[in-house]
Amino acid sequence: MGPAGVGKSTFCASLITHLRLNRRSAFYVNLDPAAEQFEHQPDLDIKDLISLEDVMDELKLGPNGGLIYCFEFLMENLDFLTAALDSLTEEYLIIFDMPGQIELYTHIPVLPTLVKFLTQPGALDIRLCAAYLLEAQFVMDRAKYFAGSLSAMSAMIMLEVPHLNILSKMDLVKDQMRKKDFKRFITPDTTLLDDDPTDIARRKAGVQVDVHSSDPKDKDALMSGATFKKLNAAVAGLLESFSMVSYLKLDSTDEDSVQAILSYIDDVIQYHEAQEPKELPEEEYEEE
Ligand SMILES: Nc1nc2c(ncn2[C@@H]2O[C@H](COP(=O)(O)OP(=O)(O)OP(=O)(O)O)[C@@H](O)[C@H]2O)c(=O)[nH]1
Ligand SMILES: [Mg+2]
Repeated sequence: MGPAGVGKSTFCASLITHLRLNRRSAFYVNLDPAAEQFEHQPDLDIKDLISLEDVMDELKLGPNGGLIYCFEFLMENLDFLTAALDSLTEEYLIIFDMPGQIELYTHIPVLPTLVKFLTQPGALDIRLCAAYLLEAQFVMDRAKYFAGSLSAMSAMIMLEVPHLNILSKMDLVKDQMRKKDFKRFITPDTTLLDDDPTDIARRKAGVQVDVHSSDPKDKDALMSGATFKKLNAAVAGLLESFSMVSYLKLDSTDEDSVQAILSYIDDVIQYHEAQEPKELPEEEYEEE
């Protein structure tokens, strides 16, 4: 999961490639009704149930309204998932690739319904691990970083399943920031606001920003950025007080990095504990 363009589908593709190389079974479910191109063809595609293009044409909806309609339609036709997933054994890692419309994670309650359906004991009974991606480049802009972290926390609270937050596209920041400096962004807290580059630039330009006395309705406060700064400080304070969000790092182009994230996922879903003990082929017995 995660906002548009953060690298969700690329991560799914790298994960599947990695699983196949390690002789593990993957089942790829595409739940993005607008996705057209895939590195690995999905084993199940929401477009076979409903396509965003048809919905937009026939119901005269825009892309976001159309997406919500598609998910509501999926909720009414959950057999579509059961029919495909019910027969999969514990060996499979089922990978759900989600759309990037942020309202899906924060505004409407379809995903909690989907999660309950997938995890229901006695029915599909899938052990889920949510993976929420944000772009590592967001750390360059504190407002984006905190807003993104807030959306991650919102998804965590809404879904109520084990959850990993991941900073993707690490290869793009590696050369721009020292490891030590990046470490501070692993857990969002208010100290990160102290050296906000946009703020430092503003101070250099001689603009004074007084967060404490700023009235959001005061035009001068608004134009000097004080209102915005106050909002960021409030969001950062909220994240710090909930203390729920911290990040793993991902570079989808690096197999070791993909393996590291997979190990976390395996732990969360207790993948190895769930495997049937495999019998050794007979020749190997004899050799021993
Ligand atoms: N450098 C770099 N680029 C990446 C990485 N992951 C994804 N990208 C690029 O980012 C762009 C978006 O990637 P997608 O995987 O399509 O992102 P998405 O989150 O599935 O996007 P939507 O489904 O449209 O929301 C593509 O051009 C990818 O090549 C990464 O780890 N490193
Ligand atoms: Mg995608």
